[in-house]
Parts: sequence; C-alpha cells; structure tokens
Amino acid sequence: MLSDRSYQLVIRAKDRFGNWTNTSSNPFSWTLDTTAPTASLDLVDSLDTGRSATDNLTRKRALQFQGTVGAGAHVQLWLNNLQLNPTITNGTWQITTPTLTSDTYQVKAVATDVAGNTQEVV
Ligand SMILES: [Ca+2]
Ligand SMILES: [Ca+2]
Repeated sequence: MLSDRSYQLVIRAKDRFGNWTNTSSNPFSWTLDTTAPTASLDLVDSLDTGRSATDNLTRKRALQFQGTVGAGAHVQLWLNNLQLNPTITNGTWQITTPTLTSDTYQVKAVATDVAGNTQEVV
C-alpha cells in the first residue's frame, strides 16, 4: 500500500523485440494524502452565560463559534440541520449564528481538506 507523500510516474516503452526507447515520458506527479485535517470547535466563552462560561449552556440567542482548522482545509458548522459556512483566517475559523430559538442543539464542525479527507469535531 502506498504511503502519504508525493509520487512521480515515468513511462518508458519497449517494443516486442525487447528494445527500450532511449527517452522516458515527462514525469507525472501526484500526491497521496489520506490524513484527515485537524480541527477544533468552541462556543466563544463571552457568549456562554450563567454560572459557567465553559459549560455551553447559554441564554444568548445569537452565538459565536470558533475553532482551528488545518492549513488548506475548509470547515462547515452544523447546528442540528442548519449548515453554516464560517470564515477562515490564518487557520482560525469563526462564525456568528442567526438568532436561534430555545432548544438543544447538536453542534459539529466538519473540516475537509483539499484531498477530500474529513474530520468531524463536536
Ligand atoms: Ca467555550
Ligand atoms: Ca454557561
């Protein structure tokens, strides 16, 4: 099995008498990347009201989430079935939600790198 790295493919032809061409094809390069991007997710503490600023229990209806994401990856935030597209600056993503109704929300961030590998954080 191939490991994650860059590869080069070069082709040389041989005729039916076993004579190889003197020249090879131009190298074809590709990169194998099967590693999921890193990502993190947090409700901004200043909007996490009440006894604890880190328990993710809040009375605010418009929330701000933020986190980190690996280089080159993009991230989507899901609040139940609501999909949001955060902005990413220098490996940090953030987004302010629309005004939400009182409910319990399952929040997850899904990071996808340029090779299509995904990482889900909740
Ligand atoms: Ca927090
Ligand atoms: Ca709280």
